[in-house]
Amino acid sequence: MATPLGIAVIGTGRMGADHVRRIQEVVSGARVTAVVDIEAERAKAVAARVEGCAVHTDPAAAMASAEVDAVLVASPGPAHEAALMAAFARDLPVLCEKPLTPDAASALRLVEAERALGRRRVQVGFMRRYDAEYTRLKALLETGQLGRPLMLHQRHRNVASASFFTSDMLITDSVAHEVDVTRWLAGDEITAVTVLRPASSAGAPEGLIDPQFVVLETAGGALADVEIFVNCGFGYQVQAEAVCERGTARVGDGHAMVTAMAGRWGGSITQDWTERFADAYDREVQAWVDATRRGEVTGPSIWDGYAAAAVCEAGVRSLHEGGRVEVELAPRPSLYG
Ligand code: ISE
Repeated sequence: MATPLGIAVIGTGRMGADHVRRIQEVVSGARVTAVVDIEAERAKAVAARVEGCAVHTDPAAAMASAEVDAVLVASPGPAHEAALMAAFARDLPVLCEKPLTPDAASALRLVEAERALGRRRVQVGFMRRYDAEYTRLKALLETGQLGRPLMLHQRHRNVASASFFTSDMLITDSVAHEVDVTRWLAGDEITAVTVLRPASSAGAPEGLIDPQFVVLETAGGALADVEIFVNCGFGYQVQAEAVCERGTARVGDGHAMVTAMAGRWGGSITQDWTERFADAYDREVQAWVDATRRGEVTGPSIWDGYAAAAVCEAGVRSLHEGGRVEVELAPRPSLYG
C-alpha cells in the first residue's frame, strides 16, 4: 500500500484526541481522514488540527467513506460494540481501546461476529504489551531462566479518578490492564477472582470504594494480586513483580533518572498514563498501522478483550457479593490459537 492508511478515529475525548495527534505527528504510514464524536463541537475542535479531516457524529457514516481504510475506536466502553459491529459490516480493520466492552456478554457477541468473518480484524488496545519494561519482563520469563512464575504482585495507582468513575470501574476500566498482563505473562487463563475492600481513602470521592485489593487465580495455579488505588493523590504508578521458581523480576519502579541535590536524592513520578505509557502507545499504534498495511492483524485479540471482560465481570460480582467468584469463559474458538 503506497498511500497512507486513512484512519477514522471514533471518540475525540482524552484518548481519542491523543491518538489523533499520535497518528498525525508520530506514526508513519497513516493519516486521520475522519473523526467521530456524539459531541460534534468536540470532534470539530480536534479535526481543525488535521488537514482534510471529515467530522461525523455517527461511526457508520464515517466508515462509509472511501477515505477510511481502518478504524481506531477510542469512545467510552459501552459504545464499542456498536462501533465494532459497524466496522465488521464493512470488513474494516480495527484498533479498539480497552476495555473491549464493559461486560462479558457483549464482548462474546463481538468474538462471535469476528469469528463469522472467518479471520481476525481487531487488535485490542492493551498497550502495556508494547511497553519497553513489560516486553523485557515477558521476554525474560519466556527464556525460562527464572522458572515458572508462581506469583505476580501488581500495583496500579492513579492520582485522581474522573468524576464519572464508579467503584465497578476500578475493576472494569483499571484492573482490566492487570487482568490482561496476568494472562499474558502467565500464558494462562484466569479462573477465579476475589476482591477485598480495605478502608476507603478519605481522598476518594464520597461513596467510591477506593482502594481495592484483587486476587486472581490462574488455571496453572499461579496467584496474582493487584492493589488498585485511583485517588492516591501523589502520582501515576504501575508496577509488577514476578516471583518465579528461581528468582524475581520487577518493572515499573520509574527510576529512569535519579537526582542528587542539596543533601537529598530522588526523582519524579509520572502523573498519568498518557505520560507513563506514551512510548507504549506510540509502538502499539505503529505496530497496528504496519500490520494493517501488510494485510495482517497482530497484537492482543478480541478473545483477549473478551477474557478480560469475563474476569472483570467476576471481579465486580466479588466486589459486591464478597468472596471468591469463578470466571465463566466460553470455549475458545480455534481462530484465537
Ligand atoms: C484508564 O482508562 C487507563 O486505561 C489507565 O491506563 C488506567 O491507569 C486508568 O485507571 C484507567 O481509568
